[in-house]
Amino acid sequence: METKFINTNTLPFCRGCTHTTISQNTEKALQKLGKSLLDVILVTDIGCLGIIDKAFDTHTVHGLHGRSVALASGVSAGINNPDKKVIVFIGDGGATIGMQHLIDAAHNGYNMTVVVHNNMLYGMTGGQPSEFTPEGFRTPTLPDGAQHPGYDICSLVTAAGASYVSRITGIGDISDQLTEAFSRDGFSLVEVMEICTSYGVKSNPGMKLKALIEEAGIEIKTYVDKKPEVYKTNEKEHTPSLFDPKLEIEKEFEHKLDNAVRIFLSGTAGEGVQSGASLFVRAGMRCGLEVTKKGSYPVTVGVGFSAANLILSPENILYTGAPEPDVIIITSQDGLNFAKKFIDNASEDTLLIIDSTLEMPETKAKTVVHHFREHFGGRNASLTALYEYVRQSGMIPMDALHKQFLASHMAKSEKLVKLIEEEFLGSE
Ligand SMILES: Cc1ncc(C[n+]2csc(CCOP(=O)(O)OP(=O)(O)O)c2C)c(N)n1
Ligand code: SF4
Repeated sequence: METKFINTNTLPFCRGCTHTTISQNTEKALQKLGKSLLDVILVTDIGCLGIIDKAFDTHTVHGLHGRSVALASGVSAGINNPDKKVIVFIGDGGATIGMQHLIDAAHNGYNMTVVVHNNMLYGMTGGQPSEFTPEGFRTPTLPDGAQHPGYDICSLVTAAGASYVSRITGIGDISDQLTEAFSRDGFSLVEVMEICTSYGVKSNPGMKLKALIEEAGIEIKTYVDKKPEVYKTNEKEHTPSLFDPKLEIEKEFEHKLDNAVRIFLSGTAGEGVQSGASLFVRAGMRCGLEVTKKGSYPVTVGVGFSAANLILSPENILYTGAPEPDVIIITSQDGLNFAKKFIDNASEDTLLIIDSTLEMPETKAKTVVHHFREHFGGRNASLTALYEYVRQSGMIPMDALHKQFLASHMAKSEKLVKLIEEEFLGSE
Protein backbone atom coordinates (compact mmCIF):
# COMPACT_ATOMS: atom_id res chain seq x y z
CA MET A 1 0.00 0.00 0.00
CA GLU A 2 1.14 3.53 -0.78
CA THR A 3 2.55 5.38 2.25
CA LYS A 4 0.39 8.34 3.30
CA PHE A 5 2.53 11.13 4.68
CA ILE A 6 -0.37 13.51 5.31
CA ASN A 7 -2.98 12.28 7.73
CA THR A 8 -5.89 14.57 6.81
CA ASN A 9 -7.91 15.75 3.82
CA THR A 10 -8.36 19.17 5.34
CA LEU A 11 -5.14 21.16 5.32
CA PRO A 12 -5.17 24.21 7.58
CA PHE A 13 -4.53 26.96 4.99
CA CYS A 14 -6.93 29.50 3.45
CA ARG A 15 -8.69 28.50 0.25
CA GLY A 16 -6.34 28.82 -2.73
CA CYS A 17 -3.18 29.29 -0.62
CA THR A 18 -0.16 27.80 -2.39
CA HIS A 19 1.05 26.35 0.93
CA THR A 20 -1.53 23.61 0.26
CA THR A 21 0.01 22.88 -3.15
CA ILE A 22 3.46 22.51 -1.60
CA SER A 23 2.33 20.14 1.14
CA GLN A 24 0.32 17.93 -1.19
CA ASN A 25 3.16 17.77 -3.71
CA THR A 26 5.68 17.05 -0.99
CA GLU A 27 3.64 13.97 -0.18
CA LYS A 28 3.61 12.95 -3.85
CA ALA A 29 7.36 13.51 -4.19
CA LEU A 30 8.13 11.41 -1.12
CA GLN A 31 5.92 8.66 -2.49
CA LYS A 32 7.76 8.79 -5.81
CA LEU A 33 11.03 8.39 -3.93
CA GLY A 34 9.65 5.42 -1.98
CA LYS A 35 10.36 7.03 1.37
CA SER A 36 8.85 5.68 4.55
CA LEU A 37 7.40 7.85 7.33
CA LEU A 38 10.40 7.39 9.60
CA ASP A 39 12.84 8.27 6.81
CA VAL A 40 11.63 11.85 6.81
CA ILE A 41 12.31 14.64 9.30
CA LEU A 42 10.23 17.71 8.52
CA VAL A 43 11.51 20.87 10.20
CA THR A 44 9.30 23.95 10.18
CA ASP A 45 9.04 27.23 11.99
CA ILE A 46 6.63 30.10 12.60
CA GLY A 47 4.21 31.40 10.00
CA CYS A 48 1.12 29.93 8.32
CA LEU A 49 3.28 27.28 6.66
CA GLY A 50 4.51 26.10 10.06
CA ILE A 51 1.10 24.92 11.21
CA ILE A 52 1.38 21.99 8.80
CA ASP A 53 3.37 19.82 11.26
CA LYS A 54 0.44 18.07 12.78
CA ALA A 55 -0.78 17.01 9.34
CA PHE A 56 2.48 15.14 8.62
CA ASP A 57 2.94 11.68 10.13
CA THR A 58 6.72 11.85 9.65
CA HIS A 59 9.12 13.06 12.33
CA THR A 60 8.47 16.77 12.78
CA VAL A 61 10.42 19.51 14.56
CA HIS A 62 9.00 23.01 15.03
CA GLY A 63 11.22 25.95 15.90
CA LEU A 64 11.35 29.69 16.41
CA HIS A 65 10.70 31.98 13.48
CA GLY A 66 13.55 31.82 10.99
CA ARG A 67 15.43 29.10 12.87
CA SER A 68 14.22 25.96 11.11
CA VAL A 69 17.36 25.73 8.96
CA ALA A 70 19.59 26.02 12.03
CA LEU A 71 17.61 23.27 13.73
CA ALA A 72 17.72 21.13 10.61
CA SER A 73 21.49 21.62 10.39
CA GLY A 74 21.80 20.14 13.87
CA VAL A 75 19.45 17.28 13.02
CA SER A 76 21.29 16.58 9.79
CA ALA A 77 24.72 16.64 11.42
CA GLY A 78 23.45 14.60 14.35
CA ILE A 79 21.92 11.75 12.36
CA ASN A 80 24.48 11.97 9.53
CA ASN A 81 22.57 9.35 7.56
CA PRO A 82 22.10 9.75 3.79
CA ASP A 83 19.03 7.47 3.88
CA LYS A 84 17.13 9.96 6.01
CA LYS A 85 15.60 13.00 4.34
CA VAL A 86 15.66 16.27 6.24
CA ILE A 87 13.16 18.71 4.73
CA VAL A 88 12.78 22.30 5.88
CA PHE A 89 9.62 24.31 5.27
CA ILE A 90 10.29 28.02 5.75
CA GLY A 91 8.45 31.18 4.66
CA ASP A 92 9.94 34.21 2.96
CA GLY A 93 9.48 35.87 6.37
CA GLY A 94 11.39 33.10 8.13
CA ALA A 95 14.06 33.10 5.44
CA THR A 96 14.45 36.87 5.92
CA ILE A 97 14.79 36.55 9.68
CA GLY A 98 17.09 33.50 9.50
CA MET A 99 18.98 34.32 6.32
CA GLN A 100 22.38 33.66 7.89
CA HIS A 101 21.34 30.10 8.74
CA LEU A 102 20.50 29.44 5.08
CA ILE A 103 23.84 30.79 3.91
CA ASP A 104 25.73 28.79 6.55
CA ALA A 105 23.86 25.57 5.82
CA ALA A 106 24.58 25.93 2.10
CA HIS A 107 28.20 26.82 2.81
CA ASN A 108 28.71 23.82 5.06
CA GLY A 109 26.84 21.45 2.77
CA TYR A 110 24.39 20.20 5.38
CA ASN A 111 22.32 17.43 3.96
CA MET A 112 18.77 18.82 3.64
CA THR A 113 16.24 20.28 1.23
CA VAL A 114 14.87 23.70 2.09
CA VAL A 115 11.52 24.58 0.55
CA VAL A 116 11.08 28.35 0.72
CA HIS A 117 7.37 29.19 0.66
CA ASN A 118 7.74 32.61 -0.95
CA ASN A 119 4.34 34.28 -0.92
CA MET A 120 6.19 37.61 -0.87
CA LEU A 121 4.83 38.73 2.49
CA TYR A 122 4.37 37.82 6.14
CA GLY A 123 1.06 35.93 5.91
CA MET A 124 0.34 34.94 9.47
CA THR A 125 0.68 38.45 10.90
CA GLY A 126 -1.50 40.21 8.33
CA GLY A 127 0.61 40.78 5.24
CA GLN A 128 3.63 42.90 6.12
CA PRO A 129 6.37 42.97 3.47
CA SER A 130 9.38 40.70 3.85
CA GLU A 131 12.81 41.18 2.31
CA PHE A 132 11.55 38.97 -0.53
CA THR A 133 8.70 41.28 -1.54
CA PRO A 134 9.31 42.21 -5.22
CA GLU A 135 9.47 45.80 -6.37
CA GLY A 136 5.99 47.21 -6.87
CA PHE A 137 4.23 44.39 -4.97
CA ARG A 138 1.67 45.84 -2.58
CA THR A 139 0.80 44.49 0.83
CA PRO A 140 -1.75 45.72 3.41
CA THR A 141 0.96 47.67 5.24
CA LEU A 142 2.74 48.80 2.06
CA PRO A 143 -0.13 50.06 -0.10
CA ASP A 144 2.15 51.91 -2.53
CA GLY A 145 4.21 48.79 -3.19
CA ALA A 146 7.80 47.82 -2.38
CA GLN A 147 10.36 50.29 -3.62
CA HIS A 148 13.20 47.89 -4.27
CA PRO A 149 13.55 44.28 -5.43
CA GLY A 150 13.53 41.46 -2.89
CA TYR A 151 16.44 39.17 -2.08
CA ASP A 152 17.37 36.54 -4.60
CA ILE A 153 17.80 33.64 -2.20
CA CYS A 154 18.61 31.25 -5.04
CA SER A 155 21.65 33.29 -6.10
CA LEU A 156 22.73 33.75 -2.50
CA VAL A 157 22.75 30.04 -1.56
CA THR A 158 24.24 29.10 -4.93
CA ALA A 159 27.13 31.47 -4.24
CA ALA A 160 27.43 29.99 -0.73
CA GLY A 161 27.98 26.49 -2.16
CA ALA A 162 24.58 24.77 -2.39
CA SER A 163 24.58 21.68 -4.61
CA TYR A 164 21.05 21.96 -6.03
CA VAL A 165 18.97 25.15 -6.30
CA SER A 166 15.88 25.95 -8.29
CA ARG A 167 13.06 28.46 -8.34
CA ILE A 168 9.65 27.24 -9.44
CA THR A 169 6.11 28.56 -9.65
CA GLY A 170 3.70 26.94 -7.20
CA ILE A 171 1.01 26.23 -9.74
CA GLY A 172 -0.30 22.78 -10.69
CA ASP A 173 1.71 19.61 -10.14
CA ILE A 174 5.13 20.52 -8.76
CA SER A 175 5.93 17.04 -7.46
CA ASP A 176 8.59 16.35 -10.13
CA GLN A 177 10.49 19.49 -9.21
CA LEU A 178 10.29 18.63 -5.52
CA THR A 179 11.35 15.05 -6.24
CA GLU A 180 14.44 16.38 -8.04
CA ALA A 181 15.42 18.44 -5.04
CA PHE A 182 14.63 15.75 -2.44
CA SER A 183 16.75 13.21 -4.29
CA ARG A 184 19.92 15.30 -4.10
CA ASP A 185 22.60 14.84 -1.45
CA GLY A 186 24.05 17.85 0.31
CA PHE A 187 22.28 21.19 0.60
CA SER A 188 19.42 21.75 -1.83
CA LEU A 189 16.85 24.52 -1.98
CA VAL A 190 13.66 25.07 -3.93
CA GLU A 191 12.06 28.48 -3.83
CA VAL A 192 8.38 28.19 -4.62
CA MET A 193 6.74 31.41 -5.85
CA GLU A 194 3.35 31.65 -4.24
CA ILE A 195 0.24 33.67 -3.68
CA CYS A 196 -1.25 34.46 -0.30
CA THR A 197 -4.89 34.51 -1.29
CA SER A 198 -5.89 36.45 1.81
CA TYR A 199 -3.45 39.37 1.71
CA GLY A 200 -1.51 39.21 -1.56
CA VAL A 201 -4.58 39.10 -3.76
CA LYS A 202 -6.47 41.68 -1.72
CA SER A 203 -3.66 44.23 -2.05
CA ASN A 204 -2.94 43.47 -5.71
CA PRO A 205 -6.34 42.95 -7.31
CA GLY A 206 -6.37 41.05 -10.58
CA MET A 207 -2.79 39.89 -10.05
CA LYS A 208 -1.66 36.79 -11.91
CA LEU A 209 1.33 35.06 -10.36
CA LYS A 210 3.09 34.24 -13.63
CA ALA A 211 2.69 37.79 -14.95
CA LEU A 212 3.90 39.29 -11.70
CA ILE A 213 7.00 37.08 -11.70
CA GLU A 214 7.76 38.05 -15.27
CA GLU A 215 7.25 41.76 -14.67
CA ALA A 216 9.45 41.70 -11.59
CA GLY A 217 12.21 39.97 -13.59
CA ILE A 218 12.24 36.95 -11.24
CA GLU A 219 13.77 34.01 -13.07
CA ILE A 220 12.19 30.58 -12.95
CA LYS A 221 15.09 28.20 -13.48
CA THR A 222 17.57 25.77 -11.98
CA TYR A 223 20.50 27.73 -10.60
CA VAL A 224 22.85 24.88 -9.85
CA ASP A 225 22.88 21.10 -9.99
CA LYS A 226 26.23 19.65 -9.02
CA LYS A 227 27.80 16.96 -6.89
CA PRO A 228 27.84 18.05 -3.26
CA GLU A 229 31.16 19.08 -1.85
CA VAL A 230 32.59 17.21 1.13
CA TYR A 231 30.39 17.55 4.14
CA LYS A 232 32.85 19.84 5.88
CA THR A 233 31.41 20.15 9.34
CA ASN A 234 30.97 16.46 9.98
CA GLU A 235 34.41 15.19 9.12
CA LYS A 236 35.39 14.68 12.73
CA GLU A 237 34.96 11.10 13.87
CA HIS A 238 33.76 12.02 17.30
CA THR A 239 32.93 15.33 18.89
CA PRO A 240 33.08 14.95 22.64
CA SER A 241 29.82 15.69 24.38
CA LEU A 242 29.71 18.56 26.85
CA PHE A 243 28.44 15.98 29.30
CA ASP A 244 31.52 13.81 28.96
CA PRO A 245 33.49 14.06 32.19
CA LYS A 246 36.51 16.26 31.62
CA LEU A 247 38.13 16.78 34.97
CA GLU A 248 39.70 13.65 36.38
CA ILE A 249 40.71 14.09 40.01
CA GLU A 250 41.72 11.01 41.99
CA LYS A 251 40.17 10.48 45.39
CA GLU A 252 42.87 10.69 48.07
CA PHE A 253 41.05 11.83 51.22
CA GLU A 254 37.86 11.01 53.11
CA HIS A 255 35.04 13.50 53.63
CA LYS A 256 32.67 13.73 56.56
CA LEU A 257 29.48 14.76 54.77
CA ASP A 258 26.27 12.76 55.22
CA ASN A 259 24.26 15.14 53.06
CA ALA A 260 24.88 17.77 50.41
CA VAL A 261 26.10 21.18 51.55
CA ARG A 262 25.16 24.30 49.57
CA ILE A 263 27.53 27.24 49.87
CA PHE A 264 27.01 30.76 48.60
CA LEU A 265 30.32 32.62 48.34
CA SER A 266 29.94 36.31 47.57
CA GLY A 267 32.67 38.92 47.12
CA THR A 268 34.10 41.43 44.67
CA ALA A 269 35.03 40.95 41.01
CA GLY A 270 38.78 40.59 40.52
CA GLU A 271 39.34 39.37 44.08
CA GLY A 272 39.72 35.68 43.32
CA VAL A 273 36.18 34.58 44.18
CA GLN A 274 35.85 32.22 41.24
CA SER A 275 39.43 30.91 41.57
CA GLY A 276 38.95 30.26 45.27
CA ALA A 277 35.61 28.55 44.61
CA SER A 278 37.07 26.32 41.85
CA LEU A 279 39.96 25.38 44.05
CA PHE A 280 37.60 24.50 46.91
CA VAL A 281 35.31 22.24 44.86
CA ARG A 282 38.33 20.46 43.39
CA ALA A 283 39.46 19.80 46.95
CA GLY A 284 36.01 18.30 47.50
CA MET A 285 36.59 16.03 44.50
CA ARG A 286 39.87 14.89 46.05
CA CYS A 287 37.68 13.60 48.88
CA GLY A 288 35.33 11.71 46.55
CA LEU A 289 32.52 14.27 46.64
CA GLU A 290 30.25 15.18 43.73
CA VAL A 291 30.50 18.93 43.16
CA THR A 292 28.98 21.75 41.14
CA LYS A 293 30.03 25.38 40.83
CA LYS A 294 27.97 28.11 39.27
CA GLY A 295 29.43 31.62 38.92
CA SER A 296 27.38 34.84 38.92
CA TYR A 297 28.75 38.25 38.01
CA PRO A 298 27.66 41.30 36.04
CA VAL A 299 28.27 41.29 32.26
CA THR A 300 30.98 43.86 32.93
CA VAL A 301 33.05 41.19 34.63
CA GLY A 302 35.69 43.52 36.06
CA VAL A 303 33.50 45.52 38.43
CA GLY A 304 30.90 44.88 41.12
CA PHE A 305 30.09 41.58 42.78
CA SER A 306 31.34 38.12 41.97
CA ALA A 307 29.58 35.16 43.51
CA ALA A 308 29.65 31.38 43.30
CA ASN A 309 27.04 28.78 44.20
CA LEU A 310 28.81 25.61 45.28
CA ILE A 311 27.30 22.26 46.03
CA LEU A 312 29.34 19.40 47.47
CA SER A 313 27.53 16.14 47.97
CA PRO A 314 28.17 12.46 48.70
CA GLU A 315 25.35 11.67 46.21
CA ASN A 316 24.77 12.66 42.57
CA ILE A 317 23.70 16.31 42.27
CA LEU A 318 20.55 16.43 40.18
CA TYR A 319 19.75 20.13 40.62
CA THR A 320 22.43 22.79 40.72
CA GLY A 321 20.30 25.62 42.13
CA ALA A 322 20.48 26.54 45.81
CA PRO A 323 17.79 29.10 46.70
CA GLU A 324 18.45 28.55 50.43
CA PRO A 325 22.15 27.95 50.97
CA ASP A 326 23.38 26.19 54.12
CA VAL A 327 26.46 28.39 54.27
CA ILE A 328 26.83 32.03 53.22
CA ILE A 329 30.34 33.45 52.96
CA ILE A 330 30.75 37.20 52.49
CA THR A 331 34.13 38.74 51.85
CA SER A 332 33.38 42.31 50.71
CA GLN A 333 30.77 45.06 50.60
CA ASP A 334 29.85 44.14 46.98
CA GLY A 335 29.38 40.57 48.12
CA LEU A 336 27.26 41.67 51.07
CA ASN A 337 24.98 43.77 48.86
CA PHE A 338 24.53 40.93 46.41
CA ALA A 339 23.85 38.30 49.08
CA LYS A 340 21.30 40.39 50.96
CA LYS A 341 18.28 38.26 50.06
CA PHE A 342 19.99 35.07 51.24
CA ILE A 343 21.04 36.71 54.51
CA ASP A 344 17.52 38.06 55.09
CA ASN A 345 16.02 34.61 54.54
CA ALA A 346 18.64 32.69 56.51
CA SER A 347 17.51 30.46 59.38
CA GLU A 348 19.15 29.40 62.66
CA ASP A 349 20.62 26.45 60.75
CA THR A 350 22.48 28.67 58.30
CA LEU A 351 26.15 29.42 58.89
CA LEU A 352 27.27 32.96 57.95
CA ILE A 353 30.99 33.58 57.64
CA ILE A 354 31.67 37.26 57.16
CA ASP A 355 34.63 39.60 56.95
CA SER A 356 35.31 41.83 59.94
CA THR A 357 35.42 45.03 57.87
CA LEU A 358 31.71 44.76 57.08
CA GLU A 359 28.78 46.08 59.04
CA MET A 360 27.09 43.10 60.64
CA PRO A 361 23.72 42.44 58.94
CA GLU A 362 20.65 41.49 60.93
CA THR A 363 20.22 37.77 60.51
CA LYS A 364 19.07 34.61 62.24
CA ALA A 365 22.13 32.77 60.93
CA LYS A 366 24.89 31.53 63.22
CA THR A 367 27.66 34.03 62.46
CA VAL A 368 31.45 33.72 62.40
CA VAL A 369 33.47 36.91 61.89
CA HIS A 370 37.08 36.82 60.74
CA HIS A 371 39.75 39.29 59.57
CA PHE A 372 40.14 37.82 56.09
CA ARG A 373 40.75 41.07 54.28
CA GLU A 374 42.96 42.53 56.99
CA HIS A 375 45.16 39.42 57.45
CA PHE A 376 45.33 38.04 53.94
CA GLY A 377 44.35 40.94 51.67
CA GLY A 378 41.18 41.41 49.61
CA ARG A 379 42.42 39.16 46.79
CA ASN A 380 42.79 36.22 49.17
CA ALA A 381 39.73 36.86 51.32
CA SER A 382 37.46 34.36 49.53
CA LEU A 383 40.02 31.57 49.53
CA THR A 384 40.86 32.03 53.20
CA ALA A 385 37.17 32.29 54.11
CA LEU A 386 36.76 28.83 52.55
CA TYR A 387 39.69 27.63 54.69
CA GLU A 388 37.78 29.03 57.66
CA TYR A 389 34.68 27.11 56.63
CA VAL A 390 36.68 23.87 56.47
CA ARG A 391 38.06 24.63 59.93
CA GLN A 392 34.55 25.29 61.28
CA SER A 393 32.86 22.30 59.66
CA GLY A 394 35.58 19.66 59.27
CA MET A 395 33.63 18.50 56.19
CA ILE A 396 36.89 17.64 54.39
CA PRO A 397 40.42 17.42 55.80
CA MET A 398 42.31 20.71 55.80
CA ASP A 399 45.12 18.85 53.99
CA ALA A 400 42.85 18.19 51.00
CA LEU A 401 42.15 21.89 50.57
CA HIS A 402 45.73 22.84 51.21
CA LYS A 403 47.08 20.33 48.71
CA GLN A 404 44.78 21.79 46.08
CA PHE A 405 45.88 25.29 47.01
CA LEU A 406 49.58 24.42 46.79
CA ALA A 407 49.02 23.05 43.28
CA SER A 408 47.33 26.27 42.18
CA HIS A 409 48.65 29.56 40.78
CA MET A 410 47.51 31.25 44.00
CA ALA A 411 50.33 29.49 45.89
CA LYS A 412 52.95 31.38 43.87
CA SER A 413 53.02 33.88 46.70
CA GLU A 414 55.30 32.49 49.40
CA LYS A 415 53.92 35.08 51.80
CA LEU A 416 50.39 33.84 51.32
CA VAL A 417 51.43 30.19 51.75
CA LYS A 418 53.15 31.12 55.02
CA LEU A 419 50.19 33.13 56.30
CA ILE A 420 47.73 30.36 55.47
CA GLU A 421 49.89 27.65 57.04
CA GLU A 422 50.32 29.70 60.23
CA GLU A 423 46.60 30.41 60.48
CA PHE A 424 44.96 27.19 59.39
CA LEU A 425 47.40 24.29 59.36
CA GLY A 426 48.87 24.60 62.82
CA SER A 427 45.51 24.61 64.55
CA GLU A 428 44.10 21.39 62.97
C1 LIG B 1 11.59 36.40 15.58
C2 LIG B 1 10.14 36.66 15.30
N1 LIG B 1 9.77 37.81 14.68
C3 LIG B 1 8.48 38.03 14.40
C4 LIG B 1 7.52 37.12 14.76
C5 LIG B 1 6.05 37.42 14.48
N2 LIG B 1 5.56 36.61 13.37
C6 LIG B 1 4.84 35.51 13.57
S1 LIG B 1 4.30 34.82 12.14
C7 LIG B 1 5.05 36.02 11.24
C8 LIG B 1 4.94 36.05 9.73
C9 LIG B 1 5.35 34.78 9.07
O1 LIG B 1 5.61 35.01 7.72
P1 LIG B 1 6.30 33.91 6.82
O2 LIG B 1 7.47 33.34 7.51
O3 LIG B 1 6.54 34.46 5.46
O4 LIG B 1 5.20 32.74 6.75
P2 LIG B 1 3.67 32.81 6.22
O5 LIG B 1 2.84 33.21 7.40
O6 LIG B 1 3.62 33.82 5.11
O7 LIG B 1 3.39 31.42 5.79
C10 LIG B 1 5.71 36.94 12.06
C11 LIG B 1 6.43 38.13 11.59
C12 LIG B 1 7.91 35.95 15.42
N3 LIG B 1 7.05 35.01 15.78
N4 LIG B 1 9.22 35.74 15.70
S1 SF4 C 1 -3.05 34.05 5.37
FE1 SF4 C 1 -2.09 33.82 3.38
S2 SF4 C 1 -0.29 32.55 3.76
FE2 SF4 C 1 -1.65 32.33 5.51
S3 SF4 C 1 -2.86 30.53 5.03
FE3 SF4 C 1 -4.02 32.31 4.37
S4 SF4 C 1 -3.49 32.53 2.22
FE4 SF4 C 1 -1.96 31.21 3.14
